[in-house]
Amino acid sequence: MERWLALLAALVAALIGVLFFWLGGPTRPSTEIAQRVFVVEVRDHYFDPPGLTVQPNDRVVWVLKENAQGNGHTVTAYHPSQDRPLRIPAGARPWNSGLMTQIGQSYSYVFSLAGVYDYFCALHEQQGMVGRVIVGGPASAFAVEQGLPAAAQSSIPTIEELSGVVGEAFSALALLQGIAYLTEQSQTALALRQLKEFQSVFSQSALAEALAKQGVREQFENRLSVLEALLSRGAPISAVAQTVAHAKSLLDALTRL
Ligand SMILES: [Cu+2]
Repeated sequence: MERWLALLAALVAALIGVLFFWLGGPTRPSTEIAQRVFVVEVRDHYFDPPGLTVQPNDRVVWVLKENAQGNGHTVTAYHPSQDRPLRIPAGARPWNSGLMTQIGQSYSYVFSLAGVYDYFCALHEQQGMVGRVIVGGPASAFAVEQGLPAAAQSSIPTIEELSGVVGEAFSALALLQGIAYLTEQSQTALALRQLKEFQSVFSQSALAEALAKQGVREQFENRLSVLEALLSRGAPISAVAQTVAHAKSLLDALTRL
């Protein structure tokens, strides 16, 4: 009898241990907390923004926003495993969302290695539905002659564009979309931190200067402040989304290539 009790006690102890490990799992890594979330909208037939710059460990989420023809879209890395030339860093994990057909459906990828990542929609590559993510600092482009469809090659933002104000505006756009997305996912604290971090670097940025030249810097900063207030008091997603949309529209003049 005592043996059974001892066995039972050991079993319960083991179960509790597993439970603690399991519960402790998701909150564990401190690096994950530093991660920002950028959202690229998947539309008919382009990615918005078509290019952006992030830091290692940042997450990019592609969200399906349009699917008028019903055939869907994919987000697929240029990689030999997809019968395409290698256009992501050697050693980086390739990705393929598979067919996305439901509006609101999303696919996410965490970029860990520095470098240039090009991707395409398997259905509309020929129509130039391609995108580029630069991870880390200055990068060098791929050779132009790599057998991409002409429309695809000409739609990918150049390294120069992404390293300049256009790229900053693209990244800001994706970051703002990320804030709306995080709010939607009830991750308001993360959204707020992402916003504050952006605000702290914005004032010194070339983007701020460019917006000043357009005469909309103050308006843009006001939107960021409103957004901060909304997130701080846990305002509904509709109010957050509206403010994000307004801030995004102020970037329009810079993001039209
Ligand atoms: Cu597509």
